[in-house]
Amino acid sequence: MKKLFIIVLSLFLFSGTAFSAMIIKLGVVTKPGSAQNIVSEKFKELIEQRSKGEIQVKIFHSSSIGTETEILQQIQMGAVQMGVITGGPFDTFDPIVRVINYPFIFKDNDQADKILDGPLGDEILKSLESSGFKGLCFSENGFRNLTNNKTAVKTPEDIKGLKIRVMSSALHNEIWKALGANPTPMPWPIYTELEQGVIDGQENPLWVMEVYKFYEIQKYMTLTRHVYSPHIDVASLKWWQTLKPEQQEMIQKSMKDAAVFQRNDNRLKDADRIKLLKEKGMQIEANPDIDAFRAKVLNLKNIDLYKEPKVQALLLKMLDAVK
Ligand code: EAX
Repeated sequence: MKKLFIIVLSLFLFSGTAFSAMIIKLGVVTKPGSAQNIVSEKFKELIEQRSKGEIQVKIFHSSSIGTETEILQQIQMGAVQMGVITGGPFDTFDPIVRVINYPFIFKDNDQADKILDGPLGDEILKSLESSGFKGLCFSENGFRNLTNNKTAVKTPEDIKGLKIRVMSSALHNEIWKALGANPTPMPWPIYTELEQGVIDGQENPLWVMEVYKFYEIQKYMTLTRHVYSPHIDVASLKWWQTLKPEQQEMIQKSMKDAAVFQRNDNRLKDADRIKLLKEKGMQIEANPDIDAFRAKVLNLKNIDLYKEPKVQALLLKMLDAVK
C-alpha cells in the first residue's frame, strides 16, 4: 500500500514538473504605467507567446518585494529571477555602472543607444557577472530633470541649499553636492516626502512627473537632463546557468525587443508630457544654463568613486567615444 502510494505520488510529481510552466519572478519598484512596467509587460507578452506558454512571467511591481537594492539582493541569491532596475542603486553592486550615470555624458537618445547597445555597453553587462547578475540589455528611465517646490532654477546658484532627494547611490549624492544642493539619498517612492516637505525637490525623467502626479506637489521644473538614466534589465546568474541555451536565447531576445519597444514608446510620449505638465500648472525652465551646471561637475571623473582601474578605464573610453 505504502509502495503504491509512493508510485502514484512520484507519477503525479513527475507529470507535474514535466508539464508545468517555468515561472519567472520579475521585480520592479514602480507602478503599472511606469517605464519599468512597460518593459516588463512587453517582455512578459513576448516570452509567453514565443515559448508557447512554457515560460511565464509574474511581475512584482510597486516595491511589493522591496526596494531596488533589495530586489537586486534577491536576484543575486536566485530567489527572484529577473528585474528591471534603475542605474542609480545598481552602482553599489558594481561600480562600473557609475560610468553610465556620469553627468552630461550623452548628448541625446541616439548617442545613448549607440554606446549602450555597442561594445562599451556590453562591457558593463559582462562586468555584472562578477556580482552575480546576467546583464541582458538596457531599457530606459530617460534623461533626468530637476523639480522643486521652492524656487525657479536656471543656474546652479539657484539650487544652493535646496534639499534634493537622490537615488540610493553614492555617485548621485556626489553629483548633487557638486552642483551645490543638499542631497538626501532615499529609495523609491518619494511622493509623501515631497508632499510633507521633508525634501524640497527631486530629479527624474518626464514620465515620472506625469505618472506619479508630481505636478500636484512640485511647482518648478528645470530641463537639466543632467544624467541619462537607463534601467539595466537583469537576470540572476545562478538561475541563468540552469537554463537550456534555447531558453537563454529566447529570454535574451525577448528582453531586448521589449527594451527597444519601451525606449521608443517613452520618447514618443515626451513632447506631450511637457504640454501636460504645463497645463497642470508646472512652471518649466526649458533653457537652463547647462554650461554652468556642467562646469560644476567637470572634475567628477577624478573622485574616488571612479578610482578602480577597470572603472576609470571604461569612463575614459566612454568620454572619448561621445566626443
Ligand atoms: O523610475 O528612484 C528613482 O528615482 C528612479 O528613477 C525610480 O525608479 C523611478
